[in-house]
Amino acid sequence: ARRKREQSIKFDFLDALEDVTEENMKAIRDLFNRHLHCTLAKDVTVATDRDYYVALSYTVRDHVMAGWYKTQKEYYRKDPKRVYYLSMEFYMGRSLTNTMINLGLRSLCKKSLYEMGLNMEDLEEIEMDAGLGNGGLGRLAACFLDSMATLSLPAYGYGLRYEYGIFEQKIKDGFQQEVPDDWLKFGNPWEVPRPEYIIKIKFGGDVKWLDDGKFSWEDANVVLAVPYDTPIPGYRNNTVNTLRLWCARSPNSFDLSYFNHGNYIKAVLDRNAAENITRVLYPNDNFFEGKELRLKQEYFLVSATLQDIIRRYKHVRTSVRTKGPLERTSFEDFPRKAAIQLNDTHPALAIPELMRLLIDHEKLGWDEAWDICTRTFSYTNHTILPEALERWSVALLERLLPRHLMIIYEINRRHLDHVITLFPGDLDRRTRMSLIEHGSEKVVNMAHLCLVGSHAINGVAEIHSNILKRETFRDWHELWPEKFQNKTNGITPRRWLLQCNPPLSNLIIEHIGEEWVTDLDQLTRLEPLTEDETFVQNFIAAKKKNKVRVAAMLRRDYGVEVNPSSMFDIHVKRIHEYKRQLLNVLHIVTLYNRIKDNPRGDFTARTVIIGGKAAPGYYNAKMIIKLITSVADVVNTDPDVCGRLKVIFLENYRVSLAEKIIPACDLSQQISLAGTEASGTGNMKFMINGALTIGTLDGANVEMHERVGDDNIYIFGMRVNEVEELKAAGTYNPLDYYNANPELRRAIDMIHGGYFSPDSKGRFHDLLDTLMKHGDRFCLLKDYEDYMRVQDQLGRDFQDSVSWAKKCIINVANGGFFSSDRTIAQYTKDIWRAFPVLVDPVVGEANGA
Ligand code: IMP
Ligand code: B1N
Repeated sequence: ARRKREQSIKFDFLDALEDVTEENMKAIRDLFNRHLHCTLAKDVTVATDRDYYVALSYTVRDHVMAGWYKTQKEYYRKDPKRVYYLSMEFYMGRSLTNTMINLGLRSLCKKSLYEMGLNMEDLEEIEMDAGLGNGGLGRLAACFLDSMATLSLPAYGYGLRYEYGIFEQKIKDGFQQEVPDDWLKFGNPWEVPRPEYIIKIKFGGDVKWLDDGKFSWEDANVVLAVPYDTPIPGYRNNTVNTLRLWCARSPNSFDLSYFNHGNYIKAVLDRNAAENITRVLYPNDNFFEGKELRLKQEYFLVSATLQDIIRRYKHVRTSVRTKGPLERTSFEDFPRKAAIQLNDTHPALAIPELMRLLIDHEKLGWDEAWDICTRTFSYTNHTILPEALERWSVALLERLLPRHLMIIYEINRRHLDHVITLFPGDLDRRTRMSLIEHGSEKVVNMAHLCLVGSHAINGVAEIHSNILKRETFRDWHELWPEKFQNKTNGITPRRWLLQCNPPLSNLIIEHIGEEWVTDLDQLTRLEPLTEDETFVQNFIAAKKKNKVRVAAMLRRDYGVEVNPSSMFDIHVKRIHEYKRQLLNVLHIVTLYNRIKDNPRGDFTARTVIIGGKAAPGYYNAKMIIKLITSVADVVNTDPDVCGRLKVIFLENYRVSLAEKIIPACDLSQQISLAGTEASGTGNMKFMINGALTIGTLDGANVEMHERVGDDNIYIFGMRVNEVEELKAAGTYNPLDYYNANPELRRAIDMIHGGYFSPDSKGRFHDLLDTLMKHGDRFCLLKDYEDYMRVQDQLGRDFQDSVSWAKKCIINVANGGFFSSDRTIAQYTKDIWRAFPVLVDPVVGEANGA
């Protein structure tokens, strides 16, 4: 059987998985040509590569349509419990390749285009990333959509259709520059507008107390929410789910006052004010800014989504033969028909919004409405950094959402009454657990709102969930221990192995078949192959192939030359002080100094690649970028270094670039201070693509370490309890470490003295002051020595390429746990209590009937 499979791999591994026949190829070619002529109005004499990309996308899209429609009809017919994933971010990246793979069409398309003289891989590169996210939180939402569809769950993603996604990063004179991401400029073949489902959203106005004791929200401004749907195909299972993104549109009577004054032109121009709501993604990662426009975005998402969910709940029509819609009028069943997952607190206003809709519109009583809410909502916390926790100003809420503020106060009143009956006289606890906090201004603690309003709350890795219970939400855990859960994050193996790493996927499929694509634990079957010399050599060759590809890309796009035999040491993620890119820089400068001191010394050649975006308003993060590019300029041009150390700042790191870089990595840097990175998901992507990790015992690194053991991961630094003790003692003095370690002192002194910034010697003083004068919040100086020790060890280990490769294979083999399929299966069973709905294959024409 093995022989047979090997022979069947001709073009690439997908051939073995897909139904490539002459007849199917002809159908693809016909559809492609029809789109080129009829949709794009071009022929081959004038068509550009972009036209070919668009024609191919429409061809593939046609193949999704029948299954999409069929899946949605099946959901109406079976009327199962639906899962709603609410998120301000869906970091989807590109869709074409993934859609072809999940539909089983990629080989077919590749060959069909090849016969027309087109290289499909070049066309795939034309697609813009859908960059509707900042980093891990948004990409997690995208991986979850893929897994929910692959597990045949009746699930929906709900988010915002930002006209501008995460900015494009340009590096100019070593500094980050932000360029608007005009991702829709050439149109988006993956979205379908659904103006027939427009929803009205209200802002401002006043609350009136009616005669019957009810409340009414009046004189508000109205903004329209237009849904745009994107299909989310499961992996070869006929399911096609929906990602529904809302776009803000002004009604014809946006601000009545202008009409009253008869200023028609101004009335038209002012439509922008409403339409600005979905103009741009806030580019902060792990940071709360508290801007009015962001609050409007959050409410806009929540209100449109809940109205849509209620519409769908009410509209049950079990058979096409039934005449007209059959309305559900009782809300009793709502929690049995809908599970709503809040992706952090960003959509927390969903809780008072559902209360408002149930009480003011559906005329339910408070207790009944509250019971429905808590049984419907669940909340995932993604960070414990205090500066990231949402605290919205009461004054702002009062102005924008007066009715919601009233409801929040009433939720709080009842909640605090409950707390005080359980802990009579404990007024401190009552204050700590209030939804309203009184500081320099009154604010609503949105995490507290989610904690009272949900039946389940989870962290995103074991260590993080434990910190939530022990520290961040300690009082809440005492009150409701049964609400607290852990759901360790995961990544989709379709995009992050099958699709992004053909050399390795190919090798794996040759040996253990393809079941791992939907059952990643199967990868454990690779572990015995560490004893198979040919396999190990083929594994090394696959890695080399990926490195050579990246080297060619770096040459082409950045004009830099790297040695594909050097260790690719990669640190890519958002630039943030807690992620400690500066610690990496201190290591680089130390390596550089050692080479300078001993130019003939025997050093492991390294290519250090650092990439990531800094929030535009985050001064220190931007200075870290400038420092990296400055160090790179010195190191890369110093003749003494002689190719043994190369430093590259990778411009505009994003999903599509991650897919290229990660498969080429030897060493993955995951070096946040223990207790600060809730989970991390990049760490998992590197692991299953055969890189070794240097990391702290933080986030999901802890669980990676548990699975591969001490010998196959490089752990260093303080453990979380040591960090807690150090902080509690209040005795940490970074200067002690500076004084005690000559290599550390030298590196810092060089940066301080302007060695890397001769044009502006004091450029990095502020940055270094955060370490030396302002307490080194993330303990870089404390962890430096252990980091160096482990870096030195792994540098030596890399010399033995076979033993290194075996460790990498052990990482791949034990990465199965980190599939988002596992994560989603756990959410489904422990939180959502939902069940799959299997969809039969579409029969007949691909495009229809
Ligand atoms: P939604 O779930 O209501 O947003 O609708 C999604 C898809 O299901 C749309 O393509 C509708 O045409 C289809 N659909 C809506 N109502 C029904 C129904 O009662 N039975 C079958 N399909 C429906
Ligand atoms: O969420 C990821 C985790 O793997 C990461 O460790 C975590 O840092 C990330 C405010 C955030 N937490 N909080 C955010 C993003 C945008 C924003 O405006 C906070 N991102 C994370 C997935 O669990």
